[in-house]
Amino acid sequence: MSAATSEFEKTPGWLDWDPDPSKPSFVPPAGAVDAHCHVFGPASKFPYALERKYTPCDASREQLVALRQHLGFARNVVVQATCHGADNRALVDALEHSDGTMRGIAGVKPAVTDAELEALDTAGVRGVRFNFVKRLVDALPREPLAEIARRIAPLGWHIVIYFEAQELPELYEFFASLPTTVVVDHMGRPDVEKPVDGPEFELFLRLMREHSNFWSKVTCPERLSVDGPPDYADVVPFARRVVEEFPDRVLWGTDWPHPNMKTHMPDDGKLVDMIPRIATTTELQQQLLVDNPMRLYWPEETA
Ligand code: 0GY
Repeated sequence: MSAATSEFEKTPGWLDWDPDPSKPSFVPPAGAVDAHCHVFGPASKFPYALERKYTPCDASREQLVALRQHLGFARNVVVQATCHGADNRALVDALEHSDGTMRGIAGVKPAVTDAELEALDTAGVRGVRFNFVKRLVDALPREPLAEIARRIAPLGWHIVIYFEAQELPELYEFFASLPTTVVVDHMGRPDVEKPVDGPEFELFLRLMREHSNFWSKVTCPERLSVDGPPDYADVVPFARRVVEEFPDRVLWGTDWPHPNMKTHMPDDGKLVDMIPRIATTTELQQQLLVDNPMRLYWPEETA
């Protein structure tokens, strides 16, 4: 779409999120956290950013809470998506109405002030997201990102990075130089038609292995799979490998409301039912869904 479009009509071809997901058979452990989801708008109240590359369907904080209750989760980490740019009002509104059950990852520009960062912190923001996916953002030079990283470090915040596997060789050294905890979205978007033991995914595993400040979200089978729903079987070996090698540095999330899905819209209940296939013991499930996200986002509540 044209960035100048001022109407908030959904991008053509974009699917609506499923208003009636199935009830999962898998029951998450008490206190489970959906650590990757978004709120969008509503545009009438929180307009989408001018520089956005797509216009999503509205997906409100109230609808997110209804979903989490339906799925059996207790908390959310709401991640700023590119359609809201560095305007964090919808995110902050969700955090401030959450009674402490939501934390946030913000989008910020290099010009952000210390007072703005502190206000975000008070609202429940615990990190910023750097997006390197070319279809989603205009590329930013690295030095401003490194500067943001230096400025958020004293707040105890972390950085969430989103990139695609083929970009990792070029980005590897920059990522490795980041001074904070770094959380990688969607396992660095592997090409699941390539072998799980092949050189491309091995580079991502090496990043995790050699840099203990790196975490991974084992999320988004619906984006990565070629096999498709409902089993997303080709994604399971990748997610399972990451969970088993780094059990104390993995997070799980729905990715609701699934922006930019054009071929199918996942059933969130079925996504929850995948969890025991990627975290195959109750101990791994407890780490993935409760212990790890609590340590990262609610450290004040953990011993
Ligand atoms: C996701 C994935 C996508 C979109 C964004 O910020 C975003 O716009 O993250 C995508 O299109 O792959 O994690 O929501």
